Amino acid sequence: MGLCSGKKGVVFGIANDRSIAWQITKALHEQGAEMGFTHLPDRDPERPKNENKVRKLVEPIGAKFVIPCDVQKDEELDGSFARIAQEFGKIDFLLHSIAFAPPNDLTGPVYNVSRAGFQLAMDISAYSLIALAGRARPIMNAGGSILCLTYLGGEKVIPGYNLMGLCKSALESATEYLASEMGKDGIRVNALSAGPVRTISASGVGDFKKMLELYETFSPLRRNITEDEVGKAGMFLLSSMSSGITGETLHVDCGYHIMGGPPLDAIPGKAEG
Ligand code: 0WD
Repeated sequence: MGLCSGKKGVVFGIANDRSIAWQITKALHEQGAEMGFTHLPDRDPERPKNENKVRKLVEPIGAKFVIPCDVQKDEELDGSFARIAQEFGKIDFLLHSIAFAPPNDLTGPVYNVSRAGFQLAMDISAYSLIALAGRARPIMNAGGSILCLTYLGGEKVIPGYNLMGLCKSALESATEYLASEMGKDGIRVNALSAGPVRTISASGVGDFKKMLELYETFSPLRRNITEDEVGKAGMFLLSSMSSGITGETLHVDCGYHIMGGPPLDAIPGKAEG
């Protein structure tokens, strides 16, 4: 018997085996959860690259369904939730692990962000949580859990995170308002603020290698998180083990977020202590 035995849920946002959503999926599967998956639709249906990448990962673990869903399209969201209700009836958890910003708007300074780029990034990276939560509410069991993925760049300035930082601020605020509104239905809504994990989305953010080095130097644990640690924490927040937690942004970053300055041993010539 696992922590999630008998639990059913949906994962939005697996792109490949590096995706954070895949790390969390593996941890949920190990604990007995039953899952369905959505993926970014393929531009060319004749070459279903996205679909094949996701199927290759999730079919061996008994995926109940794998469906394309562009979270920018209401009709695709409606169709996805109709299919989820048809397959599962009610669900116990939903993972939102989706973000995107146009590279030109993400890599430049915020003062240069285009109106269209801002709207697109906010739509995919923040509004989509609201769109999913509103559709999940009628088919979610009491005790259900919704989780999204955020990053410290939504709370503090992290050079290079830029426009995505504004999206994460909105995402984290949406997490709190949704938690306050859905709590009476027994539904929890939380955010997992992960330290840097080398994925496709991450490769679009500033000097990622530098960010990894920073975490190794500055974080209290003097290292980066592992994908497995994010997976386990995500499973925890989606399971009944976190039944008393809602509206929370849980930092899984080796403690980096508590630091207001570099540890002494990180400053050349300064011995610790
Ligand atoms: O260090 C990191 N990687 C961190 C990521 C640290 C802290 C937080 N996060 C967050 C990200 O901001 C995101 O919200 O975790 C979440 C997942 O990010 P990831 O696992 O790093 O990235 P990735 O594997 O790329 O998954 C994001 C996916 C997209 O993948 P690709 O590689 O195809 O861009 O979001 C999906 C897409 O699969 N996606 C969409 N899905 C549906 N509709 C859409 C869309 N319009 N746009 C992107």
